Amino acid sequence: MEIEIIENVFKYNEAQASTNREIFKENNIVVFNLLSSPGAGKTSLILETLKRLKNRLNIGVVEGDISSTHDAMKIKEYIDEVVQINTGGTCHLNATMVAKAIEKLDLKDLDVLIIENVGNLICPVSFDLGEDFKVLVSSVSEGHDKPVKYPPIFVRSNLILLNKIDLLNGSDFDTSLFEGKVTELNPGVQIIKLSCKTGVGIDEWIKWLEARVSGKILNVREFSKNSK
Ligand SMILES: Nc1nc2c(ncn2[C@@H]2O[C@H](COP(=O)(O)OP(=O)(O)OP(=O)(O)O)[C@@H](O)[C@H]2O)c(=O)[nH]1
Ligand SMILES: [Mg+2]
Ligand SMILES: [Zn+2]
Repeated sequence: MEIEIIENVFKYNEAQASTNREIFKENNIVVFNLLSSPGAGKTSLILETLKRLKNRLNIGVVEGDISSTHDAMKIKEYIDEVVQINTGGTCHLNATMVAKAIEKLDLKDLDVLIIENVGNLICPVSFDLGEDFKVLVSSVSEGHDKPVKYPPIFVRSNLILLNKIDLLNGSDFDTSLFEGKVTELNPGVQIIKLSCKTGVGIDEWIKWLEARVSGKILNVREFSKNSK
């Protein structure tokens, strides 16, 4: 009985995620779902991204938290198109929450949507939101054993960022153990080491993001050209 209920929850979510995906496609928006444990640096990364890209791309942000508008207020200093979702205690975002949030955004004007998921390394990865890419932010202060202890999120992310590398000095974080395990779980996945504090590695992340954006928008353009 319990298994049946859980299966229904996932089926319902999949259906809503497909609808979200259609909406994003119609509006030509590339969507990134940012995942991490609490405090790994998702909001800091969004702020660094906005500083560099807000004049080149139209970016919207959906902020997911169990409560507060703390993170959304920081984002608002850079862009208007930001919506806060308060999950009321739920430890992940689901596709229905995102569907409601994007009703408040002017989608036709956006190129990119960044969704900051609830800080949690476990269930957010099981809920498709209709995104194009899942980006995992891991950080030095969490320790190098996170891929060993929480494998599914490392397996299913399209990019792994290792944030807070400014803290490597004097820490026992073993970068090669971390990278080795990530590569074993998700062969070929790119790992970018960066610091939102010093700015090291941020340009590489921006390059990765921009390549995904032009890749999708070009594909959509090619698609509509061929279908005429
Ligand atoms: N030393 C260091 N601190 C960082 C770095 N990036 C973020 N921080 C700090 O880490 C703390 C948490 O960063 P946030 O960006 O709020 O993390 P988050 O993932 O959005 O956190 P939640 O939304 O609570 O899940 C803040 O005090 C940041 O200033 C970094 O590269 N180096
Ligand atoms: Mg945050
Ligand atoms: Zn959850």
